[in-house]
Amino acid sequence: EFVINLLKHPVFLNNSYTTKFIDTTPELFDFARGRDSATKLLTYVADITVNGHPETAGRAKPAATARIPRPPEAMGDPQPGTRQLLEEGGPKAVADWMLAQKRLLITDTTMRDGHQSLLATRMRTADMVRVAPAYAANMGGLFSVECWGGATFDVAYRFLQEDPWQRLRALRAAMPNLLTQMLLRSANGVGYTNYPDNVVRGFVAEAAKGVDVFRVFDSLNWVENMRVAMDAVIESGKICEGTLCYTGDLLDPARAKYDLRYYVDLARDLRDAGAHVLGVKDMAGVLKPAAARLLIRALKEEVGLPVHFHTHDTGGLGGASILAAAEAGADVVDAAMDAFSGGTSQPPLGSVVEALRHTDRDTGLDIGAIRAISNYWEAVRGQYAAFESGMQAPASEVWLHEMPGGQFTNLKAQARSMGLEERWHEVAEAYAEANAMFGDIVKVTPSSKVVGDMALMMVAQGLTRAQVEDPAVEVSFPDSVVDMLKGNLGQPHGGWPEAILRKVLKGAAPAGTRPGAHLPPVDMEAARARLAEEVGTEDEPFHPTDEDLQGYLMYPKVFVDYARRQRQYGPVGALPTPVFFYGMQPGDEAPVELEPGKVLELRLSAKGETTDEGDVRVFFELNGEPRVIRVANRS
Ligand code: BTN
Ligand code: 3PY
Ligand code: ZN
Repeated sequence: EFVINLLKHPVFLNNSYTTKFIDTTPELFDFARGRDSATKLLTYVADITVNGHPETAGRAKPAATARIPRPPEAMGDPQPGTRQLLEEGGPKAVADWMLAQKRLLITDTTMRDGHQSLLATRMRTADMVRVAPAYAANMGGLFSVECWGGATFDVAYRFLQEDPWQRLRALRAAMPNLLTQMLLRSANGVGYTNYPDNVVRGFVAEAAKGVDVFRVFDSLNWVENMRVAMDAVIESGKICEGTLCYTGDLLDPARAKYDLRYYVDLARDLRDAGAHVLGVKDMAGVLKPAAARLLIRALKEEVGLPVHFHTHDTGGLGGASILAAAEAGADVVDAAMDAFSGGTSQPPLGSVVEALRHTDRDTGLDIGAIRAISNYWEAVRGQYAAFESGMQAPASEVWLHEMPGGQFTNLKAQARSMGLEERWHEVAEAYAEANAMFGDIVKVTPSSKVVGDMALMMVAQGLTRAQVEDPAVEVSFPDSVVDMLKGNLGQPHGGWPEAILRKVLKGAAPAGTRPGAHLPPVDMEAARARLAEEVGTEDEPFHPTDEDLQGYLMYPKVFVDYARRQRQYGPVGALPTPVFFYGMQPGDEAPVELEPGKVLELRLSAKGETTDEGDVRVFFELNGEPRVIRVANRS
């Protein structure tokens, strides 16, 4: 937590000065947030400058030669795209149109899975919104842009001090011709546990104001647990991409639990539940090319829905699997812009486009436009050096552990924080053991998190699978494990193994029914009142919007902490990324865009010595006007 010590500097409190300040910078007062916001921002910058940002401390810094990201120019006005198809004809018309396309359609995942998988989800809204007009104008042939959901929702509040809903609104407005796509964890919403049905419905209804395509999956592939979310999407008029998660190896007779029949049956159930599009989510990147060919062909022949294929490049064969899927008739595939591709992310979009050029699946996308946008992303990525995972090469180890691309870097960071980083390969083995112990389950948020927790515990305590399963050995299981085996994430294919169930639950009976059927509905207005109470003060009451309420229902503590900090820091989303993470050095200048088009020039002119009281004075110029901020030196 940052503790900000706002000093109301005498110069600043002097009335004549204030008047002059207003006169010379009228734009500050064109909007209600006014001077207050500016002061809060300066205080934030002063604090980060003096004390550093806890998230980047001890991590790599951007190179001195790092480029300033400049988006490519928009070439003309956006042409009508898939978004107009949806608006004019509805989801069914889009699905029919997809089936009629000869070309392979592409979803760009850079703004969601790309940075979730490579940079621990830390990309800030401003870096996305700046390039969105170029997507609309120059990449109008994309099927969709995945830019919301998954882990981006809580990371925005938790680590970026941003409102995820504001991001969605800004991107929606900047890309009026492209479908926006999100990842929704069914009954787990964008969280890590099942929510009451009315919370899931309320969340989808709010999200549908900005999201066009919902990729809906369940962490145990339990269709029963997906219906509430799927129904809500269908009711909203948006596209429901009912999704199966791929695990195991359908060519391996030893993993017969997840064979072709299993997937085809699952896909039929998703179709019968109302899916407009069938998603195939290979979250770990374990679907090998030969299996991809077989699976996609069978799904195309036996289900009748357009198929949207998602994979990760962790093992280095993601591109091969995409090409095999394209050959077998996949309608859409996911790829990330080159600079955000490869490794635990998606395969490179530009290379997929090139690979198919002059074939009958030619995507028709403009490689020049792709390069220009990727160039922008390359510069953006350079500013997030602190969040790089250090994975230097493809790793076939993924076929041992089957960790999702979005979890890999995260679990590694968790291992590091427990002092287990140099024992990473043991963690990978323990992850595989834990999976086997749970009966070989689908591992994707949140079930993947449970397997990860178990694996870390086994390595940290030196426990083997045999010991964990031995009724004679006392084991204190992680809470998430107990919760999952109680049935709170739903039911896995084939059920939980008896022995581990008995040991973890100590004989208590697990629930076999859908958690949402028992969770009492949340009283929305009571929750809103509670939130207002928790964040508001006598001086500054808080009036939660519908969006705030949804954030609170998903993550009560995370949201309240965010809202309280927001009152202290102001709109820090307006700061350039390097300033947000590293503060400024004397002489640095930075543009601060408090409102679209209203750019203030911020300059840090000097930093004082630490006083006897332990404070540092930081001298700024804001649009040429001097401002002084004093913060406590806690470094
Ligand atoms: C996945 O696990 O399916 C991948 C994406 C989600 C990763 C999130 S990030 C924080 C949390 N910790 C984990 O190990 N997984 C989740
Ligand atoms: C998420 O749920 O965030 C995922 O990326 C799952 O793969
Ligand atoms: Zn993914």
